Amino acid sequence: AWKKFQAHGFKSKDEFEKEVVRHVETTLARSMFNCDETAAYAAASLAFRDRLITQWNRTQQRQTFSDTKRVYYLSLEFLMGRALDNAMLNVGLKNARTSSSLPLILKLTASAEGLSELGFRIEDIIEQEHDAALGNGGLGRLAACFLDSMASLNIPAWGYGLRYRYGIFKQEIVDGYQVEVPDYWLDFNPWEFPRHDIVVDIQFYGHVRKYQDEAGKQVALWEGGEIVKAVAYDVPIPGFDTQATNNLRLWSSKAASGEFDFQKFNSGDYESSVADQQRAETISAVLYPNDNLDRGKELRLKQQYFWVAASLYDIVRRFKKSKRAWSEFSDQVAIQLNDTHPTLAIVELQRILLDQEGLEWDEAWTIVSKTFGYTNHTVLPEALEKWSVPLFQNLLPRHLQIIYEINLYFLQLVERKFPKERDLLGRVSIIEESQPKMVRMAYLAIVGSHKVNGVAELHSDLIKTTIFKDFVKIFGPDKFTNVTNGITPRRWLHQANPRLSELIASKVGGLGFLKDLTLLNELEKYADDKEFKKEWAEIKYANKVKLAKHIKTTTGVTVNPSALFDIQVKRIHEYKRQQMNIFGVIHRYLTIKSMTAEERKKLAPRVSIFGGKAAPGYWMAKTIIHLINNVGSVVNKDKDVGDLLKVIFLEDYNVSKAEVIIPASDISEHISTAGTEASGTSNMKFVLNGGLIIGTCDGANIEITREIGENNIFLFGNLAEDVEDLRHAHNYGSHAMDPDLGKVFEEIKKGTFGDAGAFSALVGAIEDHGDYYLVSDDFHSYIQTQALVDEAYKDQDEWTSKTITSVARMGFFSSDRCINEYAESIWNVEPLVPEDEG
Ligand code: 26Y
Repeated sequence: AWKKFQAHGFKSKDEFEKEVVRHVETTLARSMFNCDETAAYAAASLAFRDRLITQWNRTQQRQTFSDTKRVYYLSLEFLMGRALDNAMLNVGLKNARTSSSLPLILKLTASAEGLSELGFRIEDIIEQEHDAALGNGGLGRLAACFLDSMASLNIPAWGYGLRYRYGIFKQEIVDGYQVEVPDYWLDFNPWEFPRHDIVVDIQFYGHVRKYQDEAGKQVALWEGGEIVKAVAYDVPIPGFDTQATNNLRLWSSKAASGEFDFQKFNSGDYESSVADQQRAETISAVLYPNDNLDRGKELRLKQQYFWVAASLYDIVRRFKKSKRAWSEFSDQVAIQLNDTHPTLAIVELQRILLDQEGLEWDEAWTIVSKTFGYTNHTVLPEALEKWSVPLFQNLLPRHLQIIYEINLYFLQLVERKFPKERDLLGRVSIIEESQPKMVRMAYLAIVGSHKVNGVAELHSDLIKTTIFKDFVKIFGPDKFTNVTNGITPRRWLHQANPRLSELIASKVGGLGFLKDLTLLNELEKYADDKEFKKEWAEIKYANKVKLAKHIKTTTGVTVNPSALFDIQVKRIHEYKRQQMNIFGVIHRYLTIKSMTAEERKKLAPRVSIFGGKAAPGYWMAKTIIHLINNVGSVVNKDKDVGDLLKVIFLEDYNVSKAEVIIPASDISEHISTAGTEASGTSNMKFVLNGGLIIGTCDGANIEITREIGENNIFLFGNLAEDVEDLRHAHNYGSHAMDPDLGKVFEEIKKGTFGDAGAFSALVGAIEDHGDYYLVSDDFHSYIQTQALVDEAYKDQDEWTSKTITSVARMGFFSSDRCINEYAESIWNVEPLVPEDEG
């Protein structure tokens, strides 16, 4: 199977080498003599890119000829990370190498030229690549895992997104504070193909003119306003162990009149012609850095419409080439909405069918509502998108009319079904009767889709019983379903942790588990195998040494790789409760300080590692980062504490850093207030890499527990079903602080960790303002459970067995399983297997 698999890659090292040299000498116009690592990266990537595009063309041709249904995954975020390593694995050169430490072929070339000193290590070449960071966090990375799985499963699928000039900002820590630096990543990007011939005109503003045509039919015309051009850039997505290569199409904005408006230019208005151009380019300039927080900015709505309109134009054009009847549209096209961000696609398709294709309302609406599926990723009220009606009216007047009409028919249906329930209409109306009125995007998404899904069991249950309860009553329970998230084992096991992947492969009959992750089951019988456990533990240790080196070079702090590595890396958010973690660290510090030398000897040394970005406008999150860093500077230089405790904040957490951090964890923290984290996906990555987790009964933690067994996870804290009552009690009863947490607060107020005033809002939110995230309620349980972790870690042998058993039981969490569920229960699409691979 691996032979066949390599057929679409490079047949030999020589062939690859030739291509690399050719790119160095011609595309890059350099000589092999001064080929540095940057040039080597560039040339190697270009060589792979050439292969990918050949595969891409074949795949697209095959899909077009076979006329099968395609999936379109609409997401404002694709957090892809690096591409070279992935291309090498999926296109098939990497497996031709016998060992991951083999020097790249380039070294041979170089020595042939008499430069035997110049050698490239594959790891160094890979590290030259800038992450493609077109996303904030979980939702964007999920989209990237889905692309990998859809290609690997031969599902005809395209991703559609925006080609931001600036991805998520780069985070620097200066004096303990987060500083944001722009992420300009497009200087050299070999992985995209500009399609200057695929350009779509996108209209904004203007007005609607209604009139009757000759046949007496009411027609609406959207006129005037301004036009911006959308230019397509294609990123090939190679499948693993298949020749299938799907497409990610990213749109970039450009002024309609080309470089700039020559008329204005010639009439002497140079400045304003340049300003027009810049205004157009602003649309795709920057990714909004908010995660789970809606700010209702006009430019963001512009981004959404720009991307949705370009994508739908493309999808409709492709469908029309097939010459089928409109009634067959949803047999050919499935569109998945990654959260509400692309909800305008529902309105845009209705507009196209109505105003451009001349269909009747009902006929059009039937097609629309059979085409879309909507995935919800949050129950947090502040993350639910709403757009002000006046803003909409100005920017997209025709769309607002259509939304009102959709709402009218919907409310009529509700009224017919529930004639006595007057309150219901106001509750479910797509238009919120506030000042100003608001369009509720989630409601629009539900009304316009045939399926709505949550991303983990608890989350899917919660949306049915809380935020979307009325809609379950109206549409019936079958419209709402669960598809538990997953992760791609190619990147998150094989690439991030090659030694572990190879060890596993040696026991489960090769690398087949990367295609069927349930094969990991076979590992369970090695959970007590002495020899196997030794190798397993050695790999974990080596991964920790690697992270310790990274910590040393980036922070200057020396950490002991034998200590327990306790890691929490994710976006900084009050609901994810990094504040509880750092309060726990302070509690540990105070405990150590009060211990005798004898007592200290029994303690397991710990390194508490944090990482994650705060949204630039989220003060509380920034304060949490500040506190973590200040605690670190006090603890890390306290000689009295030494190795027993170190506190590290890792700067600029991103996908490529995650690939180093995750394999090095002993325990990771997934400690959101129960009911707030829809799923979480890093929890899956950590366990798959042989780490245990401490967590709340929230999101996918619950299903992870079910799979791996409750003896292999450290759960604590209040349950989702009790959260509401607890909050109520805080606000209307007396809210007594947990005594241990009280001591932590005293220490902060004393100024032990710098100016107490800097942290008063953080402490006050818990002490005085209702403790919305239940930090005090869960603190005791958290501290006690951390003590259990300490105890368990002392028995290294048992700990290792637990991690092996857990990995063996993680098969369910592959994004391949997840995509198969979407394909069957939502999209109704079949794989299209390349002929010679059947
Ligand atoms: C409205 C807007 C500015 C906005 C932007 C980004 C709203 C939400 C987001 C991002 C949300 C997000 O990343 N959600 C996460 O999705 C993951 C994948 O399903 C889940 O695992 C995770 O629990 C959830 O927080």
